Amino acid sequence: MTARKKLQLFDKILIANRGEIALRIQRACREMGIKTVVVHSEADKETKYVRLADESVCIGPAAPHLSYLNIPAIIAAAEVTDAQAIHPGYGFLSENADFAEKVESSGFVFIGPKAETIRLMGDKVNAKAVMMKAGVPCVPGSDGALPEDPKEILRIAKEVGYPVIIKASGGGGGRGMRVVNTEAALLSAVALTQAEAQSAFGNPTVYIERFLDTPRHIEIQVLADNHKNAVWLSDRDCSLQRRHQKIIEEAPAVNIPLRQLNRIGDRCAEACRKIGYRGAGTFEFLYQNGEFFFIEMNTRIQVEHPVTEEVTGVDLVQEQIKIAVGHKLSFRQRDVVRKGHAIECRINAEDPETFAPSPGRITAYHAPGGPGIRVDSHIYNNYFVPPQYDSMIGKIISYGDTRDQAIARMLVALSETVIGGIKTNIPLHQQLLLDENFVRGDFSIHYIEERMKQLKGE
Ligand code: MV4
Repeated sequence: MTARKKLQLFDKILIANRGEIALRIQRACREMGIKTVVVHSEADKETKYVRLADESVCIGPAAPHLSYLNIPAIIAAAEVTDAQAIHPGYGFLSENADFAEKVESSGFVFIGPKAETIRLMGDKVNAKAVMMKAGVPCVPGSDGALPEDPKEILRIAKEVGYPVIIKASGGGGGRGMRVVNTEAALLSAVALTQAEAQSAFGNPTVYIERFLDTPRHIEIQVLADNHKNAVWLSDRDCSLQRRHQKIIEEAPAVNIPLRQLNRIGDRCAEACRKIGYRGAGTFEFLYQNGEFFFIEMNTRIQVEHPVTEEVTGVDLVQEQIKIAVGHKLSFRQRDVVRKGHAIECRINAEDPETFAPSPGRITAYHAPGGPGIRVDSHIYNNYFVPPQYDSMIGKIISYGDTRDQAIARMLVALSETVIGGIKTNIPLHQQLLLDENFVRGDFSIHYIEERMKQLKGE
């Protein structure tokens, strides 16, 4: 031991995920001198990132419920490898409160918020109530779950104003929603959404909001430690999506006054302090007619976290780990400086026109590079893209002093990229980045679908 004691960290972390985020977490650990255990399915056995880890444990067959969602197998892997903490990544078990609870009761640290916070935010009615109370502006609506009395439901919807959207409290991320345009259609739509919610989430609770027709999807990244400190780290525009799958994200969002962003960001950080939030998190907002409306909070690291890292210089995964150890945040809000512009293109193994998945063997690979280009991907030549998982095989992130420079650099990067043997959505990205509405920053969450309709009509 040297005279000056190094900040205590974990010795070994188990990574309960796969693909690019498993590699991303592994890189953060290696940089911090933390050993890694990667758990993997039979489908991911031969991958380079699994071999790169200090240890690896096969936890089951390819089917997610038998491996990456198999809680007893993951806990057992942590026990036999003597890991101290578990990083869940995104997707899979990352927002499963029962998993977080089981990790902690088995004597490991869950790298994320408390189980009770995950559970709270998973219930959208509760999440909204908590945020409203904490001073975060929400979409006007039913102020809680809809009552049973049909007359009351009709009264609430009339007060909110049509069109309205019915949402399942157990839903989120686009699941369990229904838009209603007229009073005549309301009660049957409520009944249908309740029935669907019961069967999909085991919870029939629904709520109502005013339907926003052309919003942008803007999110605020936060970090909070166990010592009542919380900061927000810039915003992201994630409007460019199709069927709730984001395609391009950027930071910061264009055409939103900095004063307004600062105000909403401060509200988010303050809300974190009020609710005792811990770890990395994301406040999701819809932004329409110059106003922010909170819709949901994500309690995990997100796919698009790199654009925030690029414009703030903060390594969000390392911060998650330090927070989980119990460290105080090493910087304050006034130390957070947003600089430049970053864009992320999600590279999917899919047909660029039909969006049909295109798994299979990669027979040629050349990654882009140069100034301002970052590639977060676990792929390589001769890698087999398994058909059992999400089609995202990596992300290209460009950074520039200005948005125009970030776009120009991304276009060069996409043109350099070679991924042979499978189809990818790179041609779609190239079209979008040259699209005049995208370049002007004039788009809503419906932009890709509208544009596809137009192209088909011509
Ligand atoms: C909305 C909305 C319009 N008005 N809420 C979809 C995902 C879920 N997180 C919330 N979602 C929406 N909620 C009101 N009051 C439109 C959507 C929505 C959407 C939101 C963000 C990103 C993409 C979307 C695609 C379709 C609908």
